[in-house]
Amino acid sequence: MLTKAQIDLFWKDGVITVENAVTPYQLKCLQDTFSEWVEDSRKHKQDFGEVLDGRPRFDLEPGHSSEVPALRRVQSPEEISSAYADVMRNSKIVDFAADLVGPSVRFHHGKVNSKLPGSATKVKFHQDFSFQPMTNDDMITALLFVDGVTLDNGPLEVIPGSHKGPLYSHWHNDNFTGAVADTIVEENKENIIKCTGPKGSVCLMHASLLHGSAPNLSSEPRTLYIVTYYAEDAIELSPNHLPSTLTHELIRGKVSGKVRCSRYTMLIPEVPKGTSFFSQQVENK
Ligand SMILES: O=C(O)CCC(=O)C(=O)O
Repeated sequence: MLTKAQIDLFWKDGVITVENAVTPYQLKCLQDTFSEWVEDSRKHKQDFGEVLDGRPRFDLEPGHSSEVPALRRVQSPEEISSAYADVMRNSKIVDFAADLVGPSVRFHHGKVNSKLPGSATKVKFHQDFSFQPMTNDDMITALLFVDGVTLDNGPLEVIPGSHKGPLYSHWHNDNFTGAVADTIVEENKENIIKCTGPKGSVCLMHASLLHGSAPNLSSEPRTLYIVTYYAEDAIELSPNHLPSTLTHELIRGKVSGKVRCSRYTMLIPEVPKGTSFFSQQVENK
């Protein structure tokens, strides 16, 4: 369970990192499963597999090859791996999400984001909530460090306090780019902090927090398992950008039969046409 100090810090900054969020056994199962997926990716030249809405499950960075694999994203890993489903349902991460936006929480979506050594994968600054409007914004993105995260292997970069608003436009020149304008990042660059920690740590982030990350410049992989939970009494207001057979599952607590609304205004997002938001961020500059 989180302490009051951790909960207060989360609501002040919009982010906290907590160590030992999964057991050593859970962590090893996640690592082994991901290594198998990387090995499998060596056989492929383009994105492969399929998720609920027909898009590919496995997303390869341009430049991927069998010699230097650059598997950058596995969508909805909980659908195909009992190790990932177990962590999503039965780890301390669920307790933390319940402490922050519960007591009752539902699963929204999950993904693995990877930056393998030699790959150029980077994430432009964005706010997750701008991809997924809900009736209320009690939504947590939990980023579990499957590998240790250092200053050199492309750590998550966040702008503390930015979850309090505004919700910035992710539309530029009539394209949903999945990123905020460069000027927003420039204006806030003095405040950016990098979230590092040993493997097994989890970074708990409010879904409205501005964040991004740079390429991995080290020889060590940087794999994150990212799960989004939301308050049980929120309802989606636009199509899910990563629909899963498990979306809406009640992970903790009970059904209230209520819908709760918070006050905000934002532009309606667009579901990616390509495999994931990586293609939106690259193609729609
Ligand atoms: O992989 C990362 O560094 C950030 C991931 C992220 O922001 C996302 O997938 O929405």
